[in-house]
Amino acid sequence: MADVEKIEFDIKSEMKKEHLISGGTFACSGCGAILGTKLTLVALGKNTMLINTSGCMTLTATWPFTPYKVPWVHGAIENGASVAAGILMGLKAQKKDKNTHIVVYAGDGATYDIGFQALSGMIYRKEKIIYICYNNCQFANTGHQCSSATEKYARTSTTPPPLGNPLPRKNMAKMMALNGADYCATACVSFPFDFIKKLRKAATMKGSSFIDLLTPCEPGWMVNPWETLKAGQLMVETGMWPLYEIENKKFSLNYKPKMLPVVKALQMQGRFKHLTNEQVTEIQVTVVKEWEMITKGRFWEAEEY
Ligand SMILES: Cc1ncc(C[n+]2csc(CCOP(=O)(O)OP(=O)(O)O)c2C)c(N)n1
Repeated sequence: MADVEKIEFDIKSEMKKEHLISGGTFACSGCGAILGTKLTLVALGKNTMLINTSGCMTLTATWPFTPYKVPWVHGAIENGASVAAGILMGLKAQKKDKNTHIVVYAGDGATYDIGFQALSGMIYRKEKIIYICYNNCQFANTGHQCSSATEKYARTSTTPPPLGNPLPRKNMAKMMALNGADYCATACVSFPFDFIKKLRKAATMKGSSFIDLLTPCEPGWMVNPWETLKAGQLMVETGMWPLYEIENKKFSLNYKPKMLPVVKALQMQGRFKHLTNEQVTEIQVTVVKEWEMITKGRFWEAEEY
């Protein structure tokens, strides 16, 4: 197991802390992404500046209202990483950068697709910024379109049944590690302590960190609002979303899933309801192959489904 496990976490003292986001935002019930924001603020505390790119999370703070008790900026969808770099430069000029966590919290559309260039530049320059992709596997806010984080065969409004998305997803954590990030990790809101520990580890890095956080989306995944965390849990326990970290290109696994059949995760999500038995089998075979690679120390060669 990776050394992220060594980071102590005392739930009782965490619960006593002030919440840095108030309840009653415009997020949907059961939204994984808003829970991810809450956990981020639990992990990093009040000396945090949040940059959200256009998407579901920017609707949570609509002028003159804000649920955040930390400074918050709405960046454009394509430039969250550049806005963060500008803030870091300003703080450096004022010699205030040492105690402040600058966090980009951006959707997968903003990260994998439209803001890819700004993110790649930020990591290339080794800016001390934590970039979290809240990954609901689609451009949710504009009507659930396909992104390059969407899984193969998933239904979105631009990849309707019978086929669904014809392409496998990108692996951004792997790509950003090769791009030069000090620390990259995958996480899921259904495993909150793992995510909090990873954020605290990211905060100790000299350069850039990238965390790909799986955040189930009630309307987009077509699950009941009370079942979003279960949906995330099954994505992990079936092996469809491995939890790992890459520190200076060194890969380590953080959680050994139960390896339940992938159909358990697929059947509870409406976006996979149209899948044929052959498509389910293809996903299962790819997931098994990916895990074979991971467990044989050949993570870098594994294919995505
Ligand atoms: C350059 C640009 N293209 C398109 C849009 C329209 N737009 C606003 S929010 C959004 C969806 C963003 O998707 P994602 O980053 O995945 O976040 P989510 O909606 O899932 O929270 C899009 C396409 C935009 N604001 N700017």
